Amino acid sequence: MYGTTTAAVDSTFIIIIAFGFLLFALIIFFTIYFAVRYRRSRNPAPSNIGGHLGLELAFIAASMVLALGMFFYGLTGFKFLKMVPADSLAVHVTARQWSWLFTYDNGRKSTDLVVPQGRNIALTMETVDVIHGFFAPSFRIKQDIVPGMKTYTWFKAVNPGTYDVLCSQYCGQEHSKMLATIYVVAPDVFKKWYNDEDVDIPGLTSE
Ligand SMILES: [Cu+2]
Repeated sequence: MYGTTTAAVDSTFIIIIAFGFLLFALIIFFTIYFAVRYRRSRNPAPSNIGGHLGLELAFIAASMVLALGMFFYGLTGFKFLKMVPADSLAVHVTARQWSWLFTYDNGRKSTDLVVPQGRNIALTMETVDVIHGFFAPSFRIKQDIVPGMKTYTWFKAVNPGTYDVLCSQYCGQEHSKMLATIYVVAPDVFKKWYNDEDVDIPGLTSE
């Protein structure tokens, strides 16, 4: 449907912004129109304007369509973010004061997240202490990690590169240092790294 979580969030965001601009333009237009149309020189005596059922119903209907339209796009995008694709590569995320630990199915562990380009990545997340939040702005994903619960999120990185991970819940003194990097690499590079073979991923030092 959207392909990536980034596309799901961005298209919803753009549609809601567009609705906002539309309403803004209408409000400004009618403010100016009425100020000119009913100016004092043209209407020296105030007139009593009564209700207009048809106009009122039309206004209610139009507002409802706009609000429901925004809700519809929000819900569609949200559902997409919550539906982890079945073919995803699973990574377990452990949040703790104040660092991240990523554990792969073969037991490989890393304090940075290394993923293959173009593959769906499913994250199941747990905390060993307080509430943290997994936030990867480039992929538009943000999910709280709550004690006693397993939460999840997913993403797909289309382009190779490095992307930031931040903790989005204030979790104590060194909350602001609770950072990690997502290394998006070519699938063959990932395979080697995953199997602990000798491979160079520029910038990746932590293990
Ligand atoms: Cu935290």
